[in-house]
Amino acid sequence: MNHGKRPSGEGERPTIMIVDDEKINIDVLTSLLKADYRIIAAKTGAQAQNRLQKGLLPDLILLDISMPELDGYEVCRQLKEDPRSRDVPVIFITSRHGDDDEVQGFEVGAVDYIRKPFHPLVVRSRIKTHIDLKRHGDMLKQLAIMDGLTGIANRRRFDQFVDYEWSRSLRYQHNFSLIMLDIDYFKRFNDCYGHAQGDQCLKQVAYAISQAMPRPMDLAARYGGEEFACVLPETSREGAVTVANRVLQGVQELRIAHAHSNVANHVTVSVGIASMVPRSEDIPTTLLARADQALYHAKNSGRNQLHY
Ligand code: GH3
Ligand code: MG
Ligand code: MG
Ligand code: MG
Repeated sequence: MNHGKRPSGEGERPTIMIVDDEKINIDVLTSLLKADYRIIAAKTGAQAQNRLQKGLLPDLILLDISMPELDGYEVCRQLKEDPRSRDVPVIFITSRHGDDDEVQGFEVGAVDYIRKPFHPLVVRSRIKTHIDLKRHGDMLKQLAIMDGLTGIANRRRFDQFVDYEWSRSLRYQHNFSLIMLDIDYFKRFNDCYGHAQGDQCLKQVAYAISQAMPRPMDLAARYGGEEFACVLPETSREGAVTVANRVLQGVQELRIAHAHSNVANHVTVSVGIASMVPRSEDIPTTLLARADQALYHAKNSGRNQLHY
């Protein structure tokens, strides 16, 4: 008996959206694919757009070209313009056999073009290939912005995020806060406990930092070596101080033994906070420099504390 649990693997099945104005085509493709994929069907371009705009993003879209009102090319063009749906691979599946039609299909952003009548196994193979490629690409993108040791954002992601949020804060004249953290006496920690323990410590500190930042719009990043950053868009100095205090406390509560620290018998961090409403003459580096300056003060005032 099924007690409300999904069959195993159900949640992992990729989703395919089939867009076709003829029910028979949707039915044929659905019966061909439903064993391996979750199927969403749309009978018009507008219906497809509506679902995509609601954030119901499939892993792949099978798109008819000839449809009344919005044709497939236009649907594809529009969804490639929207950053939210841009990355969803589109395969045209159509009875248009002209080379020009096919070229146009690729020009509007499709990854493949299948002519009807099609061989079912060929369609299945092409779909699988494109879904695998997409997954692979997504994984590489994810790895490119993730710090390999700690799993939080890396410096590249930090830079992108700061630039993006900086322009938003400038445009809307919002507060923008940045917290820089540096582990105290970490060289001694490595010297005393070894590099592997040092790496473990970095992982735990990264975790504690993430835990101290529950808002989804904030970003925790490994800035370099044993330095971390918290990027807090739309956050005042007071808000940033609250987060920084949670981080300081969170790291202390890890109780990672550090016999050679001058400030405690466990690992601590020093924290620098900078907060500003960007002006057009400023650049993000201004904020970073201020946070760095504050961090420098925290270090010089005895470590294991915050400064702003
Ligand atoms: P302070 O309290 O002034 O910050 O002193 P500190 O010893 O923490 O600062 P310093 O910058 O002199 O040393 C940083 C150390 O961080 C040196 C380096 O070996 C270590 N480190 C940087 N990246 C890694 C890493 O990925 N793994 C490990 N285990 N150690 C790292
Ligand atoms: Mg049609
Ligand atoms: Mg350092
Ligand atoms: Mg340090």
